[in-house]
Amino acid sequence: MAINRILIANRGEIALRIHRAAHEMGIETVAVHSTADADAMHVRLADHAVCIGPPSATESYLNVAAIISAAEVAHCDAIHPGYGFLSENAKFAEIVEAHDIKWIGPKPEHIRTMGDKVEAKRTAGKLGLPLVPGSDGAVSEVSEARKIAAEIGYPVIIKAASGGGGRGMKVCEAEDQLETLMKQAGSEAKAAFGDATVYIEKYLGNPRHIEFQVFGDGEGTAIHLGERDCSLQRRHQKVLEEAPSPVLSSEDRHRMGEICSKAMSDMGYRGAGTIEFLWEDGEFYFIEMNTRLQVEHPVTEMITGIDLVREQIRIAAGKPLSVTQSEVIFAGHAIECRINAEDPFTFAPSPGEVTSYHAAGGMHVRVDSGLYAGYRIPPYYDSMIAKLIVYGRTREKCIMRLRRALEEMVVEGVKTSIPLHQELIKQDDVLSGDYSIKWLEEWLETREG
Ligand code: MV4
Repeated sequence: MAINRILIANRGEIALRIHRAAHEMGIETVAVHSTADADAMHVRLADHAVCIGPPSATESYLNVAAIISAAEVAHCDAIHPGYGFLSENAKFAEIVEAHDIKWIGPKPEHIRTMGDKVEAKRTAGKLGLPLVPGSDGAVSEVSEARKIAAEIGYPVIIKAASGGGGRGMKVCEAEDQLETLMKQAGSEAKAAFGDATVYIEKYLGNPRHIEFQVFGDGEGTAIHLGERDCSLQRRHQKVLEEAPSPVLSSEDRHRMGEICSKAMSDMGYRGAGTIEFLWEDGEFYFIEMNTRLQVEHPVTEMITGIDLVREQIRIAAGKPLSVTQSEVIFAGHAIECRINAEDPFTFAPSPGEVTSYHAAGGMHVRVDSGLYAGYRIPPYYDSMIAKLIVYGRTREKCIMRLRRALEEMVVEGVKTSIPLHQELIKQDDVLSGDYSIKWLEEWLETREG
C-alpha cells in the first residue's frame, strides 16, 4: 500500500508543489518534462527526471504512452497528475491503475461522471445538491427547449454537456432567439468537443462563483474544507481568489459544507474535489464539479493549516484522512493572486528570459513558483508563472499584507500581471468584497491606461 516514488505528470509551480509534499513525506519524485522544460525548476528539484517528448503538450504532457513508460522505467508506484493536462482524463486514470500504479486522484468512474455536465448535474441533484432550475438532462428538440424556457422564464442559458469552464455557452433573452441559439450551441459544441449535446438552465444575471473544497477516502468518509470565492475572472480565467468568501456567514458555510460532504460520502468519492456553485441573493446553485486539485487550493491550506497534496497522497496510499470534520478549524483570511507572464493591459502573453527575480517573503506570505533569474519562460504553455498567496487574521490585514507583498515581488525581463493586481486591490468594490462574476471584465473596460 505504501507509496515510495511518485511520478509527477505536470510542470511548473504545481509540479514543485507536489514534489514538496512528497519529500516532506519521505517519498521520492520523478519529474517528466518536454524538451522545452529541460531547465525547469521541477526537473532540477526532482530526484529523477525523464524527457517525454517535444515542446507540444500533445506530444509530451498529454502523451499517455510516454508517461506510463517513464513511470515503469523509473519504478514509480504512483502518479500525481496535478491540474490541467491529464488530471481529469478518466481513461488515463484507468490506464494508470491497469498498470498497477496508484492513481493520486478520484475514481475513474467519478471523473467520467463529472466530466459530462449533464450527468454531473443529474448526479448532484440525486445527492441533494441545490441545482439551477432547468432541463432535466439533455435537450435535443427546439420544441422541448421552448417548453422548458417558458416554465423557468427568460433569460435562459444553453450549455454544452461536454463543455465546462465556460466554453460553448449561449445566453438567450427571448423565445424568438431560442431556435437559432440552440442550433448554434449544438453545432459549436459538436465542432469543439465532438458532442452536440446541450442542456438548458435559468440564466443567473449577477452571481458570485463560490466553490467548496471536499475530500473523501473512497469508502464513505468525507469532509469539506470550506469555500473559496473565485468571482474575479476574465474570460473564464481566475485572476484572484480568496477564502473565506466575503459574503458567507459561518452558518452558511457549515450548512453548505455539510450538504457537500454528505453528497461526497454518499457517492463514495475518493480524493480531492471542488464543487462549484453560483451564488445569488443568498442561494447556492450547483454548476459543475472538478475532480482534481485546483490552482487556488493554497488559500484553503492557509485558512485550515491542512496540506491538501499530502491528504491526496495519503488517500491514494489507502490511509485515512488525517483530520475529521470537527478537527477542521477555519481561521483568518487568505488571498491568492495569479501572476501571469502577460501584458497587464492587453493580456498578450509575454514569454522570454526572466533577467531578475525576487520572491516576496515575510510572515504569512507564500510564493509558489518555479521561476529563477535566467529562466526562459517557454511560449508553449499556460502563462501563469507564479502564485502569491497571503494570509491575515482578518480580510483587511490580509489585503494590507498583499499590497506589501506585491511591492516586494520583482520579475524582470518579461511583462507580468503584478501591476494589474496592484491596481485591482485598490478598488473600493474589491476592498469591500462587493463583486460578482461580471465585475472584473466591466472594470477592465472602464480602466485607464
Ligand atoms: C452560468 C451563468 C449564469 N447562469 N449558468 C461559466 C463557466 C461555467 N463553469 C459556468 N458558467 C456560468 N454558468 C447559469 N445558469 C454564468 C456563468 C459564467 C461564469 C461563472 C463562473 C465564473 C465566471 C463566469 C463568467 C461568465 C459566465
